[in-house]
Amino acid sequence: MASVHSDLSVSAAASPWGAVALKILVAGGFGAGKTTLVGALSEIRPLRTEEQLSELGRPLDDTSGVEAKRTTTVAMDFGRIDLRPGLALYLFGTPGQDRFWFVWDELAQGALGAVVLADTRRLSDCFPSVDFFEQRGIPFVIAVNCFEGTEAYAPDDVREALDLDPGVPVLLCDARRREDGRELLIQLVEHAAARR
Ligand SMILES: Nc1nc2c(ncn2[C@@H]2O[C@H](COP(=O)(O)OP(=O)(O)OP(=O)(O)O)[C@@H](O)[C@H]2O)c(=O)[nH]1
Ligand SMILES: [Mg+2]
Repeated sequence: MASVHSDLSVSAAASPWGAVALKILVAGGFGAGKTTLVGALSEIRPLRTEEQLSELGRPLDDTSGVEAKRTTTVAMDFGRIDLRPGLALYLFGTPGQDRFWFVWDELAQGALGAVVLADTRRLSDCFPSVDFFEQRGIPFVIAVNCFEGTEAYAPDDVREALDLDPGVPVLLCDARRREDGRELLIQLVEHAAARR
């Protein structure tokens, strides 16, 4: 991945001591697996901002399809991967619920690209993420998080349902698996490099 870095330097935040950080967002609808993916990929203990879902929030928090969910991200997730000395990936997981939209613009500043997680039980929940990145010209890949017991869909079906541009990669994944996450990041960096 390091070889692609020279093409992507515009998105890199260089520190005064020469270290470079590439910023990648992990987005998608409520409960799609964003916190899980950042945690699976991060080489440091990820920063999380989880709060309990409560009875009071029930009218706002649509847990249909993810009834077992007990907590939700209220600000962001943060993880880090060191690619080599002086070059790191910073991963920022977005909050999934509409009422935290105000955080997104801040998180998206200077991002190289985004992984948009999709849950096929609630596919329309990732429309706002897709719109967000399309409108800002930020490259993204779609990662269909394959929860057990859900119907399997081919990537092309998901592409059609989301009305994506032909070049946008669509991959199937298990957000808990680091290997899957790495493949997503590689596809994202290659996609971002191709778009430049
Ligand atoms: N079976 C299965 N469960 C998963 C997978 N990914 C996430 N989960 C579970 O799904 C639930 C939701 O995952 P989170 O990672 O919290 O989802 P999120 O997108 O960060 O949720 P919000 O921040 O509330 O929007 C958790 O209980 C995870 O353990 C997966 O690939 N397979
Ligand atoms: Mg979360």
